[in-house]
Amino acid sequence: MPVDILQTHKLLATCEAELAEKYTVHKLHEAADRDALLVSVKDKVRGIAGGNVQPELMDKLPRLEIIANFGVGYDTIDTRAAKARNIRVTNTPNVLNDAVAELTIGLMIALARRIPQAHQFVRDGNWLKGSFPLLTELNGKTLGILGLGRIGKEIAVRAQAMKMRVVYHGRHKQADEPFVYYSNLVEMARDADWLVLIAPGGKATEKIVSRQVLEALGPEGFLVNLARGTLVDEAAMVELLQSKKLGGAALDVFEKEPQVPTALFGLDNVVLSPHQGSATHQTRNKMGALVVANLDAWFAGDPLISPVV
Ligand code: 8YV
Repeated sequence: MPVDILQTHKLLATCEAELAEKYTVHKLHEAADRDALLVSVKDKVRGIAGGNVQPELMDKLPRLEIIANFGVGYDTIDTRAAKARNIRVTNTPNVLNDAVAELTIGLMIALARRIPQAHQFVRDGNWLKGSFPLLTELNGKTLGILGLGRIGKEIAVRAQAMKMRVVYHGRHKQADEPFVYYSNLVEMARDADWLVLIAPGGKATEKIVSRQVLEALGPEGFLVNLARGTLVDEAAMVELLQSKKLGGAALDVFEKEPQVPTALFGLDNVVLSPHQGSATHQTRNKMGALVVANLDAWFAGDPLISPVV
């Protein structure tokens, strides 16, 4: 008999097809009455595919053994509650490092050269009336990375190819990394031209990029966020971008996405992206395959491929 799993949100077609082939899948996000669905499957479901799992949902599924998160970031899952209930949690690391690092560099160049604005300038016929302003380059500048993890390291490699100087801040200095380590984020922001955020979301990093950090980055500094919107004091960021006390920002994530502060829409020192970090066919397919592979491993009694708890 196939194992019963609950799918909590829409997943990639390839991933859904593989799940349907191997498991009896109950789609919570498609249920007209979610509570009625949960009651009807409570004695059957042993696994979850997807995210957004809090203690309330865990307690409605007494046979739940594993949550296979679709994403490297698992801030939508209460891992402490899962651990307390002996529920394993997995994520999808590594397979998205290149895609996220590529978009990071892409957004940095888009902001440095105002590519979206230049594109609109031409489309609006303004080039017929004059030239687009001179702007700035990445080479020779200092890039401060908040979160020199798997993705952070891929960004560092690409930034070096752009002839940038790389420094970093994180919970601790990494002995095997050649880059200058800053134990103080404000000091790093003061010394950096670019500040890239690529650390996990969750309580530990909530608003770690405070008004003070943004003011230290300053009118010549640029913020780039491909981590989570919760890392930034978003209200302060909007205000400082409007007053040009912060030079510019390229943002792929937001505090209440897909809601985006509309005050950002009219600013020419901002590039906006709808959480596209890992949004490529090849990467999302690999992420989906890893979700299924972790479930397969668990129900076969094999070691998990990418456990977080
Ligand atoms: C996911 C991401 O696509 O992996 C992550 O942490 O943010 C993205 O790659 C997103 O979480 C999907 O829900």
